[in-house]
Amino acid sequence: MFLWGTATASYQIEGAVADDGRGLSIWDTFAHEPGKVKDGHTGDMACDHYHRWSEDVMLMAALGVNSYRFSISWPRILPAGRGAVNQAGLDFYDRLVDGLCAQGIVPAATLFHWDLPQALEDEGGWLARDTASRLADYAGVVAARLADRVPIWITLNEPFVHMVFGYALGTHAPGRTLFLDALPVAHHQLLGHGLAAQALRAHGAQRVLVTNNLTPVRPASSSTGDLRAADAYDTLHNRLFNDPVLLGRYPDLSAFGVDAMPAVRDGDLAVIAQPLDGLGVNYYNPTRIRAPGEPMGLPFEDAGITGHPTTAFGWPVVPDGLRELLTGLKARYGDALPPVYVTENGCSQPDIPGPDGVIDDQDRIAFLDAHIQAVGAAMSEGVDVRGYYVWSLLDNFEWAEGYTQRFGLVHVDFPTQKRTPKASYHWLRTRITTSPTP
Ligand code: PNW
Repeated sequence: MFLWGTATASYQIEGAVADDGRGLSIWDTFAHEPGKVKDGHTGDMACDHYHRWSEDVMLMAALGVNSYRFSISWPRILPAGRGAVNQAGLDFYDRLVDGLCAQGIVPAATLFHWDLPQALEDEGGWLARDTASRLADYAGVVAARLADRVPIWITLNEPFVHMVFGYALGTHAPGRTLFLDALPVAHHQLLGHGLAAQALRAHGAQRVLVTNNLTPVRPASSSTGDLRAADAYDTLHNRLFNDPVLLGRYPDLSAFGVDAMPAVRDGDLAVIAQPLDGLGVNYYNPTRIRAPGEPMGLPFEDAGITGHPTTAFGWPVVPDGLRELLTGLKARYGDALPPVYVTENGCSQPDIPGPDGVIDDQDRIAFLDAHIQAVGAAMSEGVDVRGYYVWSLLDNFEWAEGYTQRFGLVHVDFPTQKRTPKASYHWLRTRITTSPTP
C-alpha cells in the first residue's frame, strides 16, 4: 500500500509548552529571545494540537490519508534530556497513536525534529558526542511504549538544515555561528541516528528511516569552475548526510579545506551505516550553483534559480527537480538505496479567500499536482518510492518566519484556533481516492 500522508513537527503545532511536566527545548529559548523570530512569534500556543489532536486526527481521516508523520517532543518525554521519564508526555503520544490507529492511519514518528531539550544544549548540544547516546536512550523509551503500534520510525529530520541554520549561521535554535566549525554537529547527529536505530529495533520498530533535506544541484554553466563549485555544494548538502548512512563513509571534503571529517572515532561509521528500511527525502527546490566570486571563503555561490514561479517564501517551484533528485539518488547509490519515502513536500501560500470563504489556494494545488506527477515519473523510471507526505496538515509555526508562512492544507485562524480545510485539502482528497499511487 502506497502511503499518502501529511507531516507536522512537535514544536510547530503542539503549543502547551508548560503542560504536564514538559521541559524546555532550545526552540522555547530561541523564540523568546528578542529578534530571533519574525514579529516575536513563539510556539507557546502554535496550533494547540496538544489539546486539539483528536480534531486534527478527524481532519486527516476525512482527508483520506492513510499515514501521518508527526514528531515527538523530546523534552515532553525527558524534561531534563536524560534520566527521569515524564509518563504524562508519553501518555499524550499514546492517545494520539491510538486515535490514528482507530482511523486506519499508519503512524510515522520522528524522534528529533529540532526541539532538543535545553538541558542537553546546556551540556553542548550536538557539539557534544554524548548527545548521540542521549538520543538513543530517548529512542528506547518511546519505542518501548509505542512501537507495538507505530511501524515507521524516523530518527532525525534534516540534519543538514539543523547543522547549517542552528550551528553554522545561527538563524535557527540554538543560534550558533560556527560556520565550518559546525561540522561535528553533522557527525554527532548521524552517530545519534545509528545508535537510535539500534535502540528502536531492539524495541520492535519495524521500519527505521532517516529523513534528509535533499536538493538536486545544477551547475550554473558547464565551466570547470561552476562544475567544481556545484560538486562542492552537492557534497555539503546531500552527500555529507547520505554517504555515511548508505555507503559507510564520508565524502571527500577537501574542497572545504577539510582533510578528514572531524569528531569521527573508530567504529562510528559501522554504527551509522547499519541497514536502513527507507530513506526519507524532504524536497522543496533545486539549487543552482556557480564558482565563488571571492576565492576566499566557501567554494561555491548560490546563483539562484530563474525562470520559474516562486512560493510566498521565495522558493522556486520546480516539480521536475523532484524527479531529477529521486532518479539521481538511484543512479548514485544503486542497490545501496533503500525504498524512498518523500517525507515532506509542499509550499507556503498567502490566504486567498474564495467566494464561499474557503481559502482558494490554487497555487498549492498546482504545486502538489505537479510534484506528485514527478514522483510518479521517478517510479516509472525505476525508483522504489513508498510514500508521499504533504508538508503540512495545518498552517503552523514556521521556525524563524513565525506564523507568517502558511504551509497548511488546513487553514488555522490562530486567535480562535478554528481549522478550515482549504481548496487544496479537497483537491488532495479526490487525488488520493481516484488513484492509489502517484
Ligand atoms: C523543513 N531551506 O525545513 C522542515 O522539516 C519543516 O519543519 C519546515 O516547516 C519545512 O521544511 C518548511 O520550511 C526547511 O531553507 C527549512 O532550504 C529551510 C529549508 C528547507 C527546509
